[in-house]
Amino acid sequence: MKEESKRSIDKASQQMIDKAAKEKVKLSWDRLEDMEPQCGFGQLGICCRNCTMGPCRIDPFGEGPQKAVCGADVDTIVARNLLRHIAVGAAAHSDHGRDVAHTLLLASEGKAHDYEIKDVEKLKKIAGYYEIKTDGKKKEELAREVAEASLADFGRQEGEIKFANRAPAKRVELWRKLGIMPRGIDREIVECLHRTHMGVDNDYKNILLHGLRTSLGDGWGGSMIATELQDIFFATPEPIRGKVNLGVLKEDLVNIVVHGHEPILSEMAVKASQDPELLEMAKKSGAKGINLVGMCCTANEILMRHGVPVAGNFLQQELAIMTGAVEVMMVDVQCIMPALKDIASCFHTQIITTSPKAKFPGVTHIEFKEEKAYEVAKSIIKMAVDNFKKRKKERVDIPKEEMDLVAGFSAEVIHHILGGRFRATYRPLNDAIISGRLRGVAGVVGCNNPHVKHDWAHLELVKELIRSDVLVLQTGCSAIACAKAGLMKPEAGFKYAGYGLREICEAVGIPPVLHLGSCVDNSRILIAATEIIKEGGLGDDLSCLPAAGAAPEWMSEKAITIGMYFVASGVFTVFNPPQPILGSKNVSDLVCSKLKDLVGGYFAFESNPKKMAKLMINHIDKKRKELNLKPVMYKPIIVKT
Ligand code: BF8
Repeated sequence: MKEESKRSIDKASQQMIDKAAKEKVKLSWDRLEDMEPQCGFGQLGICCRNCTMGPCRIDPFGEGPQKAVCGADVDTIVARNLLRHIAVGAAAHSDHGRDVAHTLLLASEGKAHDYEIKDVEKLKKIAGYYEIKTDGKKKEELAREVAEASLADFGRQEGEIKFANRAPAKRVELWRKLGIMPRGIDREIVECLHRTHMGVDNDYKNILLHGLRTSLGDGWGGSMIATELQDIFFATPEPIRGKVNLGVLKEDLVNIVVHGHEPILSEMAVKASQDPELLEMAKKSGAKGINLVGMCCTANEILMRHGVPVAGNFLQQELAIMTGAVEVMMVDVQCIMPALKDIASCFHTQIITTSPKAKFPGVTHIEFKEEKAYEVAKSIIKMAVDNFKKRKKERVDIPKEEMDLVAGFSAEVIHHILGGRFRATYRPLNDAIISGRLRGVAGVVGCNNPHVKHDWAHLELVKELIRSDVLVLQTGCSAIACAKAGLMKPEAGFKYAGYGLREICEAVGIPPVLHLGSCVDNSRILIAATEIIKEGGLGDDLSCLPAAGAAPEWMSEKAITIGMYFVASGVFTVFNPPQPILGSKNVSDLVCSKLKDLVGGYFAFESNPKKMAKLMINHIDKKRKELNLKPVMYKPIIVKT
């Protein structure tokens, strides 16, 4: 097998991996090979660097040291390391949410003129959750109060974060009983750091319970605030067509890739890319126009609301530059490889950082300011236009692959799609599950990771689920993987879905795999699951649902936190690769089994996507049985490939 097809199943990516090999440009896969064998202590989670009596590591074979210098055992070390990962993931999502809330506040005070409040209906709904009266208030006044209320949730010292109360009553009661109802978003993250300082918490169960609380502060807090406030600003997504894969880059256009996470920046870039003055300049430079495309989660944000093309997912960020056709890659925060600078130096591509939180040495930094957002975005696009002249035509090689998709499935829009515009309801979805036409629902999310063949696990898993009549909800880089393979076209139902799911896709006109957005939009999955419970007939708690989650190619600490809040919300969740906890039998047993008795949800680690699907389907079937539902109507179909 040629190297490029071992690394990715995506043809466009294979072409660029091949080009990189020929031009001796190192990619993440090469750096992984250089790094092997990777540190076994790190993989098992059994090394501790939390104080300078160490670093300490426990001998996994039981022959060498079993206690750190301070006396911490392997359970404490593994649990503390896991808690720190959860804290970082929660911090990343939540800081994103804080930035959106801050921008909403500035906009409401007239200090961020370039933003407007597009979804007043959602603004009022969110005001309701914060118990803010809406009568007779101007939208700016209401926006200020909502922004202040959500910012208060970050710094709250006592009580409960507001959105956590949106979960079904039984779940809220359980969280209270277990003492894991998040108090304030920042407070829980800070407490993770305190507890893992030398000589504080060394009861692995106690440590992990706080991990669950912190993750809930992300899923039902920081991430949910990010999603809801972004909808207020930029509109709640509705179904929209788009295109995906490296073929969206165009030879005759100025290509700008927006990479990172926060739509506060990318929304302005979308607007600026249509500026008549810049379009005129682009023509003068010999280009036919300006082509703004997205990468990773910020791509998902602007795809969901504007249908902006998506160049690729996490492992394609280097490959986009390898096309030789990218004038500027503008980045903000999260999942941006430091390697981009090295690859860009082989081409004319300019990397431009915009966040004070994420600078790269030697890379042009143009700081993004909410108060002059459009001006900053315009200046970056202008740099791209100027850079077009420096493109070397003979080095341009753009893969032709681009796939159509439909995105834009917010939890709200699912109401309307299923129930019609005038009778918005989840009833048809619940009825389909109850009657056995649909087996259940799965959330398949998360990253790419060079340890797993690029996109392979996502696709194999999702195909297996939909052929078994499981409706799949997706976010993040996983969504991009399946979109590239055509699973998000409405006609994908005919080709890949089981008979029951196919009937629903046909009747409603949806693909069998629904794109719900970026990684902070995993909060949309929580809301959709809550709506199903509210609709009735499928139990009184999220843990009753015939539903499961998976992150088949995860790499980021954010994925751990997402997995934790899925589990803490009662959802069985499968991960590949395993979390770095296998060095402690006690922690692994707790995470992969005993959590079930506490919160209903728990993890499994499985690398074979077919087995992963089996685990999820078995869980879904078990839940169907517990609910006394009818057997599923159809046997899984044999898929034509
Ligand atoms: O936040 S799926 S690689 S881009 S971490 Fe990163 Fe993972 Fe992609 Fe979106 Ni989420």
